[in-house]
Amino acid sequence: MLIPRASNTAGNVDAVFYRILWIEISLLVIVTFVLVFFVIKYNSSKKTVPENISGSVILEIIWMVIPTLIVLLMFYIGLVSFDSIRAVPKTVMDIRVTGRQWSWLFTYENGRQSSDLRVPVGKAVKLLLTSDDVLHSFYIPAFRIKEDCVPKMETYLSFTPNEIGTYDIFCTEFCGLGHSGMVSKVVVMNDNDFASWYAAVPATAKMDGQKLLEEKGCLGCHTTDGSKKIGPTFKGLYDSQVTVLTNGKERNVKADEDYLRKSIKEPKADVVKGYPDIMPAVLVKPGELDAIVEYIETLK
Ligand SMILES: [Cu+2]
Repeated sequence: MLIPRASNTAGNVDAVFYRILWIEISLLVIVTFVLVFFVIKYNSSKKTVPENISGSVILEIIWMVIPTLIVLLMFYIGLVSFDSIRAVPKTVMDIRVTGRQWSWLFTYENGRQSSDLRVPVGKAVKLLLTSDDVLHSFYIPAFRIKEDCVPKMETYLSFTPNEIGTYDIFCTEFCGLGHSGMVSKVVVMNDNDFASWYAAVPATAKMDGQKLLEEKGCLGCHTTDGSKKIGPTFKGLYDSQVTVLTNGKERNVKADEDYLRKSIKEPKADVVKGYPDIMPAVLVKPGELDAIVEYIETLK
């Protein structure tokens, strides 16, 4: 088995998949067998003259009824499993999931936010999904769950993780240039580890620029270590000379504090040469903007 079954829904989904796969393999074997049988039986070298059949009510009923029953059986297998996956247990922890170009944001009941999803093992979780911009799709292969994130709409997923570990989260709806980088992790922790992580940072803690960059999704496109992503890196950016396109005209500017502030609030004003003009305006409160700019200035 390539991908672990790390949630209560995983076994269920796999069972449906394998039942339908076996039905299909059986059909393939039967059809192939009959095909080969007739190829041999009516081989031209045998000079058999086949009978001309003009119709058979019994045959027609058989080949309509049997496939219909098979399809209904597959539908039933899927429906029963789907019902159990969509049923949400009574006591659940709600976590809000926001997809945006190109990162995930998880908001917990106590106001804590993170860019990776953290859940306690064995506890039912309900994810409330939405999107800030375009269609995204939230997918955890190890849990066998997937649901679209739609702007101005709330969808949900529920699951109970049953194995401690770290698993991949992907976006499976093509959502623009940075789609392939829209990845995160779900960390399944034991009860105590989760409780201490959950309570660690009070919502009123001093704003940390690095954390804000992560939460606002900036690090989906920009790095802090000098490597190139969809957007320019923040490392060494402060006080450097940057070639930008302003209304299509090339000009050189110094990346001072004003430049950083303006580029966050109005990303379309000056677009760094060599990079696509795709950055969305970032919603930041004044205090948050200060913290982000202060942090970028330290990345020498
Ligand atoms: Cu996406």
